[in-house]
Amino acid sequence: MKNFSKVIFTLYLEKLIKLMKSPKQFIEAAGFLYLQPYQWDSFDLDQDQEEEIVFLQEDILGREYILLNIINKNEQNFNLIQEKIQESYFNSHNSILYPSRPLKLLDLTGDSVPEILLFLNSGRYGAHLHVFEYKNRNLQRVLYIDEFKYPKYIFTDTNKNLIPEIIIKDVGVKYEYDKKTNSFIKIKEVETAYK
Ligand SMILES: [Ca+2]
Ligand SMILES: [Ca+2]
Ligand SMILES: [Ca+2]
Repeated sequence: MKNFSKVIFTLYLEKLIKLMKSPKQFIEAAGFLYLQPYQWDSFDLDQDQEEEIVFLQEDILGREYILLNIINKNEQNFNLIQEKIQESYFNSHNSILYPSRPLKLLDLTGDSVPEILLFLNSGRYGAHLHVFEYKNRNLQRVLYIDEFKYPKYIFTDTNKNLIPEIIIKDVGVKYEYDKKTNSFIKIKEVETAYK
């Protein structure tokens, strides 16, 4: 039954978006058919005074990919922006944590607008971290971390500049956003800090 409603949801997603009157209505319908609380969130990501819905969708036939979906309101109509991430399934900020928590909205650049963080597994060694930015109706991946085995990601402002760093626990590596270059810089700590 669960798989059947998943198929229905996938087949009728575009129609559902065409018919929806509000984000709340979509979430109710999607929640009834398929969507679990850990698969979606909402925020006005492009600062146009309308909340976007961000949700993750699994491949209905296998574990070939994850779809990152954003429902955006464009004047009176809702439309879907979609990004396919190959060879992925749900994981968590702590790779060994179960059940999965694959989605997190968190501002990593200090502009008060959250980035979209995805914790996805591709078969071995735990969660890869994908960081997407949604701007001007455009989704862009701004960071991808895939080099650690069973990482536990921690988001803390250790240097007190009001922007959280991405810390790989027990590894002594962190990633810090650099305003000048608008990119994330990988920093190796000499001490094995942040235990
Ligand atoms: Ca918006
Ligand atoms: Ca931001
Ligand atoms: Ca910081």
